[in-house]
Amino acid sequence: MPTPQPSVCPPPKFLKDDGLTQECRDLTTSLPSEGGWIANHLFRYQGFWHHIRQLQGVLTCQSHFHAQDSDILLVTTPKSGTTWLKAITFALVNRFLYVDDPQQHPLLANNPHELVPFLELKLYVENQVPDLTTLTSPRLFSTHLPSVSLPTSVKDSACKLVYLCRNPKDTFVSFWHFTNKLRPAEMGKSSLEEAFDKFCRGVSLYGPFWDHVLGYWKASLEFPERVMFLKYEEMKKQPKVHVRRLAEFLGCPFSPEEEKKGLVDSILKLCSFNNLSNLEVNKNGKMSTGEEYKAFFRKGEVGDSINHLTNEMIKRLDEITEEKLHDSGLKL
Ligand code: PAP
Repeated sequence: MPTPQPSVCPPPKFLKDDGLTQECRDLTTSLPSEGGWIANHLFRYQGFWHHIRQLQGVLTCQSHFHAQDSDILLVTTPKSGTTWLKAITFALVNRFLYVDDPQQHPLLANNPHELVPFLELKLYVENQVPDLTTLTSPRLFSTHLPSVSLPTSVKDSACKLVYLCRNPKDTFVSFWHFTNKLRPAEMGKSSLEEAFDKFCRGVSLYGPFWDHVLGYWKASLEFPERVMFLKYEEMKKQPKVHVRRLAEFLGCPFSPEEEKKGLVDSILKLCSFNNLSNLEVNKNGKMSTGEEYKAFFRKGEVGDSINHLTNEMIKRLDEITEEKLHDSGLKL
């Protein structure tokens, strides 16, 4: 009788390196690389760290994405509130859907990541080149790309970019929890200390965190009509103020009638952590790549990092942030 083989789970899709172009494989041989927290290897491309499948998406997107002037691009570093920003912007731009039939709103049956797809992680993943010309205007996309890596058509067009950032301590803790949910069981959990050290050295997906934030902070100062800079903490504190600002920036301010009807509140309620995280689709649904939607909803609070980081860790991150941002005018 043959000896039974131990059952080995196939690696998750994002860890496989099939479907890569020769260009991508060749490029990685010349890029600096380091061990990652989820993927075995991260590669530094244009100053920022990517796992290999993500890198393929970045290259394909850079070569093939053609921005239109009316496009809206939502930009974040991972775990800065991407899901929330996607929901709010989708609801804002499509608010006629709310008025027509609130019970049929797409956000009630679809995860925000399906309604506002990532360029390099979804649309251009695995060297695929989608036809996006048939989408209705304004097209809503998202990306974690740093500003230096945006496709040239984004820089050359008049499309609008909304950047949402979050304080690095909560971002790191959220990211650490998330990556542990994504890691295959046989890899075990990543140690908080090791992941923290890498994050501080800039070695995290789309890191260094501070360079990512600063790239868009400077762009928002230079091109305020094209790049809006938002902070998660401020949105949590004064959501109505920032949703109104966002509507104005996107050229669709709330009318006095909409204000009277309480539409700002309705949108915020629809997109709240409580509402989204309790929807059937977000409790039990999965991405086509297998990640569960519920992984995108943990606590949704400001300051949770204090429950996970030691005083020394907090001091170290605060010092790095101070040093990196000191002459930028940005406080996180
Ligand atoms: P992504 O960049 O991988 O898409 P992203 O949505 O930025 O993930 O990060 C998830 C974080 O946003 C989680 O934070 P936490 O780990 O500190 O809890 C998640 O809980 C939070 N989040 C998700 N939806 C909302 C929401 N509607 N309102 C506020 N925070 C939210």
